Amino acid sequence: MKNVEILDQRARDILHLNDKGTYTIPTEGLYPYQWNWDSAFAAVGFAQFDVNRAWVELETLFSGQWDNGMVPHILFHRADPGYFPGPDVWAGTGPIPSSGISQPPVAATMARMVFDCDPVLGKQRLAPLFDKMLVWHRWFMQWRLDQGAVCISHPWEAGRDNAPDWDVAMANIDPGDVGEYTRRDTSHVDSSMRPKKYDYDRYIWLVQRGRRLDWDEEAMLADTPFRVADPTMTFILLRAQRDLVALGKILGRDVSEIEADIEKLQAGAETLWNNKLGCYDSRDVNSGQWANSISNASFLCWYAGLAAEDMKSVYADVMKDLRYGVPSLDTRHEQFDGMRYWRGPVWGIMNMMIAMGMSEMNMPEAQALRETTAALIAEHGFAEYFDPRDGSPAGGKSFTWTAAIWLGWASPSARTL
Ligand code: 9WN
Repeated sequence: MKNVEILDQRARDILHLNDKGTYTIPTEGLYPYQWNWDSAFAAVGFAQFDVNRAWVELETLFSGQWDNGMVPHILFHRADPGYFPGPDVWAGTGPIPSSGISQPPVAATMARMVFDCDPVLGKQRLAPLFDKMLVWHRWFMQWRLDQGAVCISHPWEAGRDNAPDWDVAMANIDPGDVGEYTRRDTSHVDSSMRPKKYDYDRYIWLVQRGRRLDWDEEAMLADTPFRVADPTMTFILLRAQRDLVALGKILGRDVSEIEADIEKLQAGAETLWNNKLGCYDSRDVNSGQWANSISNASFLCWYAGLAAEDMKSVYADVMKDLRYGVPSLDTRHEQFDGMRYWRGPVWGIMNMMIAMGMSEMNMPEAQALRETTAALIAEHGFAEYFDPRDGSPAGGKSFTWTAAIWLGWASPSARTL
């Protein structure tokens, strides 16, 4: 591996490059705003050398929280014509111009990791954030649950935009009246690495629907064509609730409500078990159909605190001939596409969360995943995502979350999780 110090410095430089003072953008050009889960990972990266800046990142994210508790997936602090759909298209109703949907709630888990870097400072900064995280998690429990599993209302909400998990629900949408629009993403990145027009028409159609309903959750839920119960959201919220309990106890709070929610989510997680596939899978709520997809989100079961013994052999099968971490879609799946976003590529953040779970379950695979992710980044750079077959870098470059997980986890110099 190249000199670790040089790579550590490069990762810190990337965080500085994308740092807008109180928040961090994922990468210049392609994503010029603050994204929800990207920011939480960025905080863990900053915490390795500037814990105060890590807390600022999370505080800025929660300054965009809506009255109903939702924390938006994008905060448009400063308008930028380089991204579509921007603030005018979304017309979010919160205190800061924003999108109208959320993203996987990794913040409590990442806040706990930041806290552990400096518990004295952490105790000062945690209390107001704890209350905001509690209300956000409550919003998921109120508006996103189906039989205890957490659903998404838009593919962008899961953060796995074009995963095959949503294909059934997406086919239900007729975007005939979506109108003309100009994509910006394909002017920054080759279109072979991005979702197709078929997907984008439906993404924008769903945004138009939410906006028309003034982002009122009750109205949006009625006759929704898109509601998918998904392992990303379910496992990540389950994990986040456990971390929120730990943080609440540090603050001396009553955590009984969160503990009751954990029970519900644990039961909900089991409704994502696709018996025929022998794997955790996404379930289309409207039709009851399975996605039949073994994705990197399926392997967040251990991160969620589930023993998930049956998933160990599924993991071994998926990883059999791969050297660079967990593909977003099983390479044997007919829809597998090694460079197209969430239909094949490896994502560093997912590798980190999967490895955190495996490590907590005392699975030796955790260390191997850490080492292969480190090798991937050392050999191919701090890209947004990578081809699982040969590690080719893809999407945006100088990417915040890849730098952050390098510093917080993958680098041989990182404190082990
Ligand atoms: C839409 C910023 C975000 C990530 C998502 C990733 C991608 C956006 C896009 O980029 O989504 O939210 O325009 O493609 O899929 O996980 O948070 O890095």
